[in-house]
Amino acid sequence: STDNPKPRGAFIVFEGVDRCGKTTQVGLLVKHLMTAGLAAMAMNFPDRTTMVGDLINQYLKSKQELDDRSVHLLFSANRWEAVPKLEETLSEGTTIVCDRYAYSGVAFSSSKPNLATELEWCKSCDVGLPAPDAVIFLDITQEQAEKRGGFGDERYEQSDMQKQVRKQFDKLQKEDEADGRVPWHFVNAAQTVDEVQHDINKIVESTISSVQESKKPVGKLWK
Ligand code: 2DT
Repeated sequence: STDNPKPRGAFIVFEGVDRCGKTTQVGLLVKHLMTAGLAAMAMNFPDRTTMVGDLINQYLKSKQELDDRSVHLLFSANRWEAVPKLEETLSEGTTIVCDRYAYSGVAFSSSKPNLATELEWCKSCDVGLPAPDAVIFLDITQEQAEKRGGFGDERYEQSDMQKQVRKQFDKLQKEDEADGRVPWHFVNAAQTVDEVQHDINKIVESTISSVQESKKPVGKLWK
């Protein structure tokens, strides 16, 4: 009936540094939710399958040089172009589990010397995007992450950059905490895959029930 529309899906974002296990855990979580009979879908940013994503891919593979601000705006555009699909999916009652989002956008760009003092500028183009219902930060030290195997050869896959990125993530978490709308959950990603998955499942199950109970619409990021 119209009094009881289907509850919307939850929007769950995973963030963390390279080799923290994000991609593995996103896959496991989607499987877990579907096994439990809940509609769920994985998304990831950058989405390299679009025209904008192809430019980003060329940049990350160092086939193309781009100005720091230009590429920052491309990463943001790559999120904005996904908004219709994202909103439609949530409204159909499907939970979205997303591998990186605007937090990666700001953390990586503001780790570059040119943009080190431009945190607000970096955030500005993502203001108003759909806000996550929860951010799951897979927490691991740089030393632990690097023990998992060497970096690949894409841009940004270097120790110093990753350490700075981690600091920027911490800043963004503190700002969200002060604002009080988007909760961050730190999960110890140095545990076994099963232990990490167990912690994540608990967080996500409680996020989904609170989204369903509160009947709150999707929020707007940093607005
Ligand atoms: P993957 O390794 O997850 O494909 O990411 N990045 C990502 C940015 O610099 N800005 C963004 O907005 C996003 C979403 C993080 C590829 C690299 O792109 C970085 C690592």
